Amino acid sequence: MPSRSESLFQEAQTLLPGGVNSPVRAFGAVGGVPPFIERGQGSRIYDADGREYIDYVGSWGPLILGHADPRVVTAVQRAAERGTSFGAPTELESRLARLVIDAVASIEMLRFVSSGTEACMSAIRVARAFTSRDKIIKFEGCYHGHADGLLVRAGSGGLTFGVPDSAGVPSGYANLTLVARYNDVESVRALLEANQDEVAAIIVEPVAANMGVVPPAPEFLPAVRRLTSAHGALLVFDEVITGFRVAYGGAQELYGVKPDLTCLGKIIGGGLPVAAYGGRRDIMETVAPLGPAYQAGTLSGNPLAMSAGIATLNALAEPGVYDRLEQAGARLEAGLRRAAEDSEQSIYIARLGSVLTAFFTPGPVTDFASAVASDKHRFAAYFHSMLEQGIYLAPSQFEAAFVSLAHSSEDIDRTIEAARQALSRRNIPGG
Ligand code: KE4
Repeated sequence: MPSRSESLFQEAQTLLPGGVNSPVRAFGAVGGVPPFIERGQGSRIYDADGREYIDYVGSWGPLILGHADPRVVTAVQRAAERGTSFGAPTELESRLARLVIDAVASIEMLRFVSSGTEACMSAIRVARAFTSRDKIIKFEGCYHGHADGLLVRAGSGGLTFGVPDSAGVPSGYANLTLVARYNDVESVRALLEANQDEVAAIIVEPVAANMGVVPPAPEFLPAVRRLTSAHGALLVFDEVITGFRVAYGGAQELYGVKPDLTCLGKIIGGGLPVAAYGGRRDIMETVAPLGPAYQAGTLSGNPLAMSAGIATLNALAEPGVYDRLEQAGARLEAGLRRAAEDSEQSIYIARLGSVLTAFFTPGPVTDFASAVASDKHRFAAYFHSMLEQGIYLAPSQFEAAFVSLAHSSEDIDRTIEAARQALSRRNIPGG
């Protein structure tokens, strides 16, 4: 008798490509049938067959408060009772903009959009308009959404499926995207010098998380900042994951490096579709209707999404929040490390606050090449054992696990016990 998720997956595959609305959800990298989720509450999600999981995907980052947080649910309910969308200015947009601008020092003005892809695509367009230059530099293994010019040697789904580039991206677009190596300053310098006065911007995840978590080497971000300034290129921080995740002011607060533009998403929508790009006022004044760089969106600044974002950021502004996230992340990391050592599995764990990846490789993992050296088969065996034990991880070695404020110490200790089983030689013989 097929499970309910199996039946639902069967039907979905007749309606949606791969049965999903985003490729990584199809479990292509780990095999098996993805559980169809019916509801979430706190650190838990529940599937169509009534199974309960401790969730470390958190909708890929937005749910830092946990599922169905009452502050968010109430805010969205109240907004919905007043109407779901107007396509006209509302005070809510200024309220959320003010919270973001007060939190992120480099942002003087911003524009809300509905996805991280839109935010990064728009930031690149504005950088090109502001500098009147065409080329951009990105890093191998970093993912900035699926806009044509950015889907080049991307991370996340592009990496998970071993399709570093995508079909349908004209070479004319891809040729304007130069690719450097993460944590390799010389590769950046070489590209800038070989393309003098042609590079509009460098876009980077200040903490890479789409090849798994790869923190920046100490000198990396300051050096890229100096190089972009010296070459008249803009520095764009893609903080769609790290924004309000690694610190209230994002990775730029943590590392003390000020970009010219920042892309945000995920957490600022509290689980509803919100993203943003913003930065120096002189640059953002290039954006229509003020300036010549066009960008628009029917549901940009949607009142329900704004309300969810305001409730979320207000909760994150409470004292002690990031200490709690750090303590929870550290507890999980220490437990996984002990479990790996006890089972003599070679695993390299990278963590920053409440976001971490366990790479199935001795490591260290410092860039794309060392990340893809991970053993995907051992990861898949680990993933399925954890899933069977009620622990829901990202279905790819090249993604991150997210701990939320709703994860209790008991949740984390249970996760570590499950990992002890999942990492045992019975489950993963070689390693
Ligand atoms: P969206 O268009 O998916 O909202 O955001 C694109 C994006 C931009 N920048 C960074 C650093 C991102 O991580 C993302 C999206 N992240 C992936 C997971 N690594 C979303 C999950 C998915 O594609 O289903």
